[in-house]
Amino acid sequence: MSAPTAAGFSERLLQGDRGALARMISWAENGDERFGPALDLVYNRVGRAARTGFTGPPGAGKSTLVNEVAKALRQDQQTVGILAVDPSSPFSGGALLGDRIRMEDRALDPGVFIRSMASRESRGGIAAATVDACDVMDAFGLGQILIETVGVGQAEYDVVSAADTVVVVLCPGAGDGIQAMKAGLLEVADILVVNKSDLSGADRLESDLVEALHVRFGRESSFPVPVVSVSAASGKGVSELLASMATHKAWLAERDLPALRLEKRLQRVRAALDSAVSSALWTRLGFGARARAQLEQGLAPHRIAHDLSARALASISPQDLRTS
Ligand SMILES: Nc1nc2c(ncn2[C@@H]2O[C@H](COP(=O)(O)OP(=O)(O)OP(=O)(O)O)[C@@H](O)[C@H]2O)c(=O)[nH]1
Ligand SMILES: [Mg+2]
Repeated sequence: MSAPTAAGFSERLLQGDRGALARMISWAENGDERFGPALDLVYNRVGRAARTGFTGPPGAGKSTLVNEVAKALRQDQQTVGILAVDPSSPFSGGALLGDRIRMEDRALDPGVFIRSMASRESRGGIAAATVDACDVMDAFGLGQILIETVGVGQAEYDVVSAADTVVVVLCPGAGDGIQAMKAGLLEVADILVVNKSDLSGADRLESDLVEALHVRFGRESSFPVPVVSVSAASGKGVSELLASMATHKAWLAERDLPALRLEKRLQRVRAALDSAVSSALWTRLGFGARARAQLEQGLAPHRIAHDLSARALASISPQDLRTS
């Protein structure tokens, strides 16, 4: 049997073939060279889905909440794609397996597609692979895309930046408000969720967050970030969260969603360019080997990087680049 082609898979994707959807996401994840051409063929179908990122400390209840949100969206006849991203883990570890089990009641529903991603090895990093996977789900025709990632570091922020709306999920105890502020989670939030509202300390966390938001975000131009109290385990407050998600979406639509998305796409081009240029220099042009030799001679890393980049740039003629 011949190897599956980009065109064949794009065609199947547009026909609603879930196998093709899964395969194209794997291509994105593994940096397969067929991914780019396959996405090109369906890219005019990208841009219709609403993308919502869920982030927050480990164990805050993100998966439970995403499952409840997906359930509510399904009741509203919307189709849902779920991406559980774990950038910190090189393999699909126990947590993701747990996610799959927790999300199991959604997994049998044909209106839901669930996928976990854990590879760090993808071209351009996990954030680029996540956006690519969202694009594939979008082209496939899923109306709502929910992305879950643990909010602990830069890679995770990059992942949530794939979304139009970012929901930060906190809970009383381990992931309290102060820690969230330290981790910079409030800055990325369009919506704050206090999950586990059934536990003591939830009211306090909620009022702390309202106060913190008031202090930090006095600007009139920014979205008034709501604090939504939820108990994902029982589904309480989920409809309020959906209403806030819809409000944020409407707010974006009133602003300039295409311009915001363009800005994000521009960043993707830049990230892809960074990665393509640096890997070409590193391997094809031998900069990696040269850097190794210079390190062995005792030169400092920043000095080597500075010299090598100066050398690479000196060899480029601006005239050549400016011609269209
Ligand atoms: N009491 C209570 N427990 C909850 C609630 N929501 C989730 N949990 C519990 O919190 C634990 C963690 O839930 P998960 O949904 O796995 O949390 P997570 O944020 O996805 O965790 P990681 O993906 O591992 O970071 C589980 O034992 C859930 O049953 C809630 O509303 N109330
Ligand atoms: Mg989870």
